[in-house]
Amino acid sequence: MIKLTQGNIVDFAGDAIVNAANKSLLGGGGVDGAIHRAAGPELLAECRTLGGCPTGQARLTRGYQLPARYVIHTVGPVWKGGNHGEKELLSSCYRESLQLADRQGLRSIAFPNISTGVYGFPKEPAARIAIQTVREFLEARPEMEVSFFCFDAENYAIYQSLLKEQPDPASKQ
Ligand code: AR6
Repeated sequence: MIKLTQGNIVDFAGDAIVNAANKSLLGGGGVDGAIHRAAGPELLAECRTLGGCPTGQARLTRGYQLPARYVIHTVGPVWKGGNHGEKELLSSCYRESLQLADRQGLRSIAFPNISTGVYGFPKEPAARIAIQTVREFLEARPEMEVSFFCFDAENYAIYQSLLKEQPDPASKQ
């Protein structure tokens, strides 16, 4: 099941929230900063033990002071015009995060709009990739609940309109 919410992802009280992190996993601005502030310093301490994360992959930590039990840290691509593997890497962030959640037996997971802030990925193509990747994953794992947490009104409006479109089973990108 896919849900759409406008708001701050730190308020999500399910199994896991996904962090749009950078390769160091040592914090930053945007949603990353908000998650570290809300989780408290133990989150950074656990992140220091992980040794970073390559773009397109994901790592798991506990949630500490957050309502969510776990944080899945994924590293989105920096937008460089679209011909540097950005689309595949963004899709990989969603897929790897979902696979990690599934391996841990987590069922409810919330995503921010990865790469669409500081990393500059255009919002509508990013939303299409996110929705398509999640829909493909849910075909095999229909019991999982995936929430898209949109912080800005523009992303929220894009997701609202794209989620009304029926998935096209023939389009696998
Ligand atoms: N809850 C949900 N979404 C949020 C929140 C929040 N509290 N705050 C911002 N957003 P960004 P990126 C949205 O820049 O583009 C960090 O410094 C925001 O509106 O957080 O993947 C990292 O350390 C936007 O739509 O992440 C990296 O260095 C989306 O989150 C770098 O930014 C992503 O914006 C990653 O850049």
